[in-house]
This record gives sequence, structure tokens and C-alpha cells, in this order.
Amino acid sequence: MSSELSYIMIKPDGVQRGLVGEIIARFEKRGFKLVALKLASPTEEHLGKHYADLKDKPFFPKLVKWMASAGPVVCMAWQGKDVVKTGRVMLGATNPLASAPGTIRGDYALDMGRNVCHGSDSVENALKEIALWFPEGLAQYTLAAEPNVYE
Ligand code: IDP
Ligand code: MG
Repeated sequence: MSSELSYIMIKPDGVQRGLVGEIIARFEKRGFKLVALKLASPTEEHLGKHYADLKDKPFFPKLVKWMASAGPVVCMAWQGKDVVKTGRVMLGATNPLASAPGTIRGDYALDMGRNVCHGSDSVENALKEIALWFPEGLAQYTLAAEPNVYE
């Protein structure tokens, strides 16, 4: 199995709207392996590290304020073949109005600042994000379904 990892995070709006199970189910059913999962209530400082690339954007203060105050987030690491790119496809476009139906954002969101879910945009950033959110490390186990997902 591919060792590629992606950091997927259900944002406070996704948690509050009851979409946790739905989002997890989509990654599970696709065949990806769940290797870390927890609720967290991040500080603005922690979110500033996660969104460090966006620090100069006009929407940055509002983004981290919302993410730190609207309720917990669900942090996950998923593993499998092309999980970074495929995870982004499953999420849809940043702007939900530009997201195709069938994607998470295209099915469940309308506004950019309430787009339900985060997904790493590169293999390199995924590793950075996983180190930031899961300093405790990831679960080590064999996914029994693996021979039925990969040829
Ligand atoms: P991504 O989540 O699709 O990777 P990024 O550009 O990394 O998009 O932006 C991080 C988050 O910041 C987005 O998911 C969205 O919630 C928010 N965001 C991005 N661009 C805008 C904007 O132009 N206005 C308001 N919020 C934005
Ligand atoms: Mg991003």
C-alpha cells in the first residue's frame, strides 16, 4: 500500500452541522486507511501555524478566529494511493459554489468561510500538518481490507 498521507480536518462548521460521520464515511469507503483521529479545540496561534502560508491574506484573521471559536474540529490523517490529490478532489474547490456536486463542499457548503473541511494541498504540506496536529504520532496497523482495495 502507498505510504502517502494527507491531513484532513473537519472544520467547526462541519462538526456543528453533523457532517463528521458523512465525511469519515467517504474516505473510508474510498479505500483509504485512517491512521489518526481526534477532536481538538485549537488556539488562534496553532491555527496560525497551520495556515502560515495565508498569513498575509485579508481573510486570515477572520479565518483563524472562526476556527478557534466556533467549536471543535476533527483532525484526521488518512493514508493510501494518491490520497493528497484524491482527497482534494473529494473535497471540491475552495469556493463551494465552484465545487461539483458529489464533492464534500459541492454537496454541503455555499460560502468560502464555511466550506466544511480542510485537505492538504501537497505531500510535503501533509507531512508538516500531520506533525503539527499529531505530535503523538500515528496508529500502526494493517488494514485488513488492503488486498481488496489494491491489486
Ligand atoms: P483550501 O482550503 O481549499 O486549501 P486555502 O486557499 O488553503 O483553500 O484557504 C484556506 C481556507 O481559507 C479555505 O478553505 C477557506 O475556508 C478560507 N478562504 C480561502 N480563500 C478565501 C477568501 O477569498 N475569502 C474567505 N475565505 C477564504
Ligand atoms: Mg489550503
